Amino acid sequence: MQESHIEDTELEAELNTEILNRAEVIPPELKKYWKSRYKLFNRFDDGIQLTYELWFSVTPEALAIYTAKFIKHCYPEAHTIVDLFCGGGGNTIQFLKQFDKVIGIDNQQMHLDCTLNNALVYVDSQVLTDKLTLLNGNWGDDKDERLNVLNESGKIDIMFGSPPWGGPDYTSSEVYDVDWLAPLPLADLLKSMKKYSRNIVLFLPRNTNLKQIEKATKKVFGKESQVRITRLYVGASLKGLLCFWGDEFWNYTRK
Ligand code: MGP
Repeated sequence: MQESHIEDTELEAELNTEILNRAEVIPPELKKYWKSRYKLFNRFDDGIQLTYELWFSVTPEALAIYTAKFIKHCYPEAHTIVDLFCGGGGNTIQFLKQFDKVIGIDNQQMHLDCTLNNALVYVDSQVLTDKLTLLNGNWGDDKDERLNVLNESGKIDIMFGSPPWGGPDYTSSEVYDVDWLAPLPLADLLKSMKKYSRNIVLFLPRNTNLKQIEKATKKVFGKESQVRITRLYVGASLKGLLCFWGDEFWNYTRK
């Protein structure tokens, strides 16, 4: 298990050493994402940088805007949000517009560099200095001391994650099994996030097994607990499920 994790990480790192942001360097399997580049980042032409993996995993801008605004609407007092797998910064950028403090984590320096570069396309550099912390760390690895920074960063209001789904083949099976999420299966991922805040948001594949989400919810938060799930569309196309745990999200209609 450990060995295969190391192999996966090495393969990922190999695929992600290059910035692919010109039509000539986009491989055929990424062409459909290239065609949607302005949906991923409306300001793509202002210098957005993405690696191989980021092309198919970054959150489209409209969804990231909705996510950040909806979280803020549900929990207006929230000050600090952690973006666990910040990747190309799609979500991080929109969180910077809504929250006072944003901590972006990724286990690939190239991705952290992309987040910083892409955030600068959208946000003033002073805002980044004041609000953004980027952290290179392996979420799920309890021995990774780099993540200790989270314990020293004051109260964390929201833990957000748009984790790796295992590549674009996540729809090759009709139903997506929550154990296929990386770096941890859903229940373990929730447990690891709960240590920092009970208000948790995850972006999961559109074909995720809903029964398994419910089961993981009860296992981690107790029998009476519930999860709120929203389907996110770009136009008519369903892109994924935004899942919310925690009272702030459950009670939001009363505000
Ligand atoms: P997609 O399903 O590969 O493309 O990605 P498309 O064109 O919507 O699907 P098709 O089957 O209809 O052709 C859609 C969106 O899902 C991406 O823009 C990302 O926001 C999200 N996404 C895809 N993958 C593989 C991942 C992933 O591994 N992790 C995360 N967090 N998001 C992903």
